[in-house]
Amino acid sequence: MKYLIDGKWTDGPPSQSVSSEQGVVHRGSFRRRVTRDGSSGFPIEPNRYHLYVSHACPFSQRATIVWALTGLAEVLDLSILDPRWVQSDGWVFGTSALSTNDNGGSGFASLRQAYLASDAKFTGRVSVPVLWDKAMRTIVNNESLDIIGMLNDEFAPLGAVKSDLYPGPLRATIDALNDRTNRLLAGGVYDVAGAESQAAYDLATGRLFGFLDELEQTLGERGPFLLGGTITIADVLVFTALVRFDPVYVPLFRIGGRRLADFPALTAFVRRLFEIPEIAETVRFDHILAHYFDSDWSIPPRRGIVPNLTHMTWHKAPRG
Ligand SMILES: N[C@@H](CCC(=O)N[C@@H](CS)C(=O)NCC(=O)O)C(=O)O
Repeated sequence: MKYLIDGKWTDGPPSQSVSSEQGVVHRGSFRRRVTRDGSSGFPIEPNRYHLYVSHACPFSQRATIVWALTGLAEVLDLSILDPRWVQSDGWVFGTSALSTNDNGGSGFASLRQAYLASDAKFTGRVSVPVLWDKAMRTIVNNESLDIIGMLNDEFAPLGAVKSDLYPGPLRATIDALNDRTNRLLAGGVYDVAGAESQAAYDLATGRLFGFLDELEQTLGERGPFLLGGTITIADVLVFTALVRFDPVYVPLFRIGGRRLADFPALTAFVRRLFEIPEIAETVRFDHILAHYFDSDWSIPPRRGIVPNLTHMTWHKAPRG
């Protein structure tokens, strides 16, 4: 994939400020905050900020779910990027009927332009989601966990729905689970996809499925949501990865051995969240399939690495 290096659209990894493809979900480079009291220089105001998202991207979907559940549509508008990431320009607007134009008021043709408007010498990935300040014409933040925290906390007075997806007493538990979801599930699927040896593949799939087993057990014991009776951002993170599991990660990221469908409690959990209309509207398989199966990037081929068949029990059943 291409990156910006000193403001130039370039092949290959940028400086070490951007973490590796494997093991970690890279952290956004802009980490500023909108605040209710304006002390950060970014005061909360209706229609001042804008979200750039792709419906294909699980990290963007974290933001669109929280945006929808808190009722922010009237005060924080969206631009939807074209799901097909292109080598020549990265994330772009308006190249198919699936995307919008730049609704942030800058007339950008690609997301790269928003990064360069914020920092002409920017080095790093041009990623979604992005929280943009229309007044200062700069990116406030491009890290989904920060963005959903701000939408829930700082934008709350502007929201049409009074909901709290990140309740104070549960924060430490939510943060700990989110950290593991990021590493073991959202990032974990990339570890499997990128494994270059059988040992690395076995380790990565073992970790990934170990985490899913744990979530499966938690839901069985606690439910209906991961932390009990109310939906939180911890559910949002897990949901956005799981909706892509069987349609994308299994076939394309070559996750062998088990599918989401093999986890009954997790499958019921995904269905439960999907039954919430505001969440269902954010699940756009037209965007998801176009992005993963028809973009200018792909998972490199990998000969000789095979799935673990331990869980495929039918061929072990006694005959007759
Ligand atoms: N840390 C980021 C990760 C976002 C991310 O990886 N977005 C992907 C799309 S799903 C992206 O835009 N990738 C483009 C690139 O890495 O060049 C977050 O959680 O917001």
